[in-house]
Amino acid sequence: MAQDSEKADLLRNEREGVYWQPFTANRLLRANMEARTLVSAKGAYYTTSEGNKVFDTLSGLWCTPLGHAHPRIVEAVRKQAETLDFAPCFQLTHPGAISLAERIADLAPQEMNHVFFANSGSEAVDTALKVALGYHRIKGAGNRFRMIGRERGYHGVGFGGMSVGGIVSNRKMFAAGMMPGVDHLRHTYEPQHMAFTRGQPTWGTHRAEDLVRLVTLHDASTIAAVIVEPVQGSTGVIVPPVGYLQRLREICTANGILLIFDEVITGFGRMGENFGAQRFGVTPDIITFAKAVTNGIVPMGGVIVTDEIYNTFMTGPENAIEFCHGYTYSGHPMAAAVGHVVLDVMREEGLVARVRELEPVLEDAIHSLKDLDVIADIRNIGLTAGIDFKPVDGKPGARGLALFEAGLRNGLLLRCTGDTVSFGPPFISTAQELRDMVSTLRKLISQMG
Ligand code: PXG
Ligand code: PLP
Repeated sequence: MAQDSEKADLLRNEREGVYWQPFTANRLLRANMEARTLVSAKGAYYTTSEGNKVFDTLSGLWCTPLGHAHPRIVEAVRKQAETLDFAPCFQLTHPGAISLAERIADLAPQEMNHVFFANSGSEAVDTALKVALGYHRIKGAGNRFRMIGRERGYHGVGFGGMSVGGIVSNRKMFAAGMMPGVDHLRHTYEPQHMAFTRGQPTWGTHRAEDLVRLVTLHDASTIAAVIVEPVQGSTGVIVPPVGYLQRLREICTANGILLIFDEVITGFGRMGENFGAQRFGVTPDIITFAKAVTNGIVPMGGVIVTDEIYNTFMTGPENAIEFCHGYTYSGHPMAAAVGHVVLDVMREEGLVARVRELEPVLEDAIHSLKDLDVIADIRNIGLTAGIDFKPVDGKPGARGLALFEAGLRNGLLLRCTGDTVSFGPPFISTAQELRDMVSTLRKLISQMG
């Protein structure tokens, strides 16, 4: 009976598209519902409604490094729901959020000791931009209102994140809603100088000097913050050139500009360190995080700030709200409980060290595809990699789509955007699973011709 009504719902959706899906070609999806419907997940695998078991090559959407249905997470969710399922965090608090903030601060660079919770990367980014504006205003520099983002950057879909973001397709439809005073650094990706680089490219450090140009153009006294992803994830794993992030840090410091690292993807172990900040040896003023903090099981995001920033806000009358910002679900007890288990499991199972062990395995495996004619570039760092395919003449994106569809029927859930495929496998993957992932991919590419 239940199954009958489920089937009727699916048929209705196929006809009418009642569920309007995010970042999706909805009509194409509705025409391929069976293959594209995920019905269960366990460990590093999903099962589709056609019964295919597929390896989760992007850890969901970069968010489930511990894999699915982890028994300890399942138990933590159940227990928390029984104990304290929701608690307002406006003018009240609860132990789970406090202790999770402390644990996150302990993982972050030394002088970053204060955590503000949100529920997604987009909310984290908008929070970070507001922290930057508020910080300067309290300091008497309210004229510092400009934000500097970067071409090809992805900072979520809020009006702030969209404005500092640099992915054209996410911007053009909403151009009328852009925040004022935003400018962009050039991106650092120039394949003619860096194609098939393993790890960080040596070309491109000088692109950080774009910031000097923007400071000269706008004057430092008008600039609040620079926001960059240490590794650009969404646009296909663009790895920072050696010394590039260091140079951004120097320029920001010299000009009183806050540096925000958007670590929604790079945070919580993906780079083989707690944060990209540590991997690249650069301490920003603000870190945004989301995704892996709860293994994607209950949404959570947030912002980590320095003592200097927090202490600046903690001035004024003691009975006044210092930062008029926050979400109903900030510090949600369910998310906090899951966050604790995730950090427990990461520590006990040594998963960040495991990323360091798996990095060369993924690197060797993925670069072994270099001989394939259809491939234009392969890049990697931490437990991430990106492959660009040469587009089919006149049909950009066709190759990516064909590969995605072939993957679903042949054991791989692939994340294809245009003709780029991104990889961010679960930390619990075995070396063999990573090699198998790449050999399946080789087979699919050869079959595609
Ligand atoms: N900042 C960064 C650096 C991100 O990668 C966001 C902010 C926004 O997070 P939310 O939770 O609001 O989606 C992201 C999200 C992909 C992919 O395929 C990447 C993201 C989301 C979905 C897919 O690379 N990044
Ligand atoms: N819209 C309305 C009408 C609301 O009452 C609220 C919160 O109270 C919001 C939006 C914001 O929701 P959230 O706090 O979940 O971001």
